[in-house]
Amino acid sequence: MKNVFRLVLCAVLLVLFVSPINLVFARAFNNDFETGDLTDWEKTGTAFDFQPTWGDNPTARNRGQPSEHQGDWWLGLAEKYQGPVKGKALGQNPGDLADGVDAPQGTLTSKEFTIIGDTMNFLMGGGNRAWGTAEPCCVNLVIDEKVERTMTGNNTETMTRREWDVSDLNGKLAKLVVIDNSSGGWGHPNFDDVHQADRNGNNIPWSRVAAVDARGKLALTWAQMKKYY
Ligand SMILES: [Ca+2]
Ligand SMILES: [Ca+2]
Repeated sequence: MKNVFRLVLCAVLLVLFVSPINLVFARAFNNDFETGDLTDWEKTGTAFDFQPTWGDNPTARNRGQPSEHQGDWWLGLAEKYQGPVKGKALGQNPGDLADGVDAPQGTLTSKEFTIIGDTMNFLMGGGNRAWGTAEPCCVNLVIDEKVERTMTGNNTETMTRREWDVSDLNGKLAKLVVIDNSSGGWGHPNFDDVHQADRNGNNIPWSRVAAVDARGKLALTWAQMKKYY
């Protein structure tokens, strides 16, 4: 039994020392969709089938509402253009609208993360259809299946930086859910580049959040081990 314990202890120590090294090199969280895909997020429905979208696609069709996205990739649910490589291979053209534009519906849920910041900020655009109304299009911060914060766009494709005070949620395990529950006019959200920030408004690297998440998992494993040995 003691040998088994030593083996488990070695495994835990290995995780403890190797994880931080991995966290430095690996992308901690696909918070801005710059992977060009939906890594770290899980979709339902069809609204996210051709997401994320690439470049300022509204401007590519002279919409007059620039996306103001971060990097190259963002969630623009009325858009159907996945860039000069993937999009072109799929027969998409710059400026293309999603099939049925506002018709598709669905949800996109992030992996869970620990809240360690005082605020969260992100780019938000699209329809102004609030959570709690019949056909919401929004992003929600969910803890224990309860919606703690919610945000919509302002009926424009142009995204602006929005913020939540999350100081009272510190230490909680949360997830983000992007929701498109509408097929009507302005029935889509736009979303990109989410961060946690400290009390001075400085964004916290997601690698630091991931390190806290890993320590939480380790503490849980340790507590379970102690029960058996
Ligand atoms: Ca982005
Ligand atoms: Ca929709």
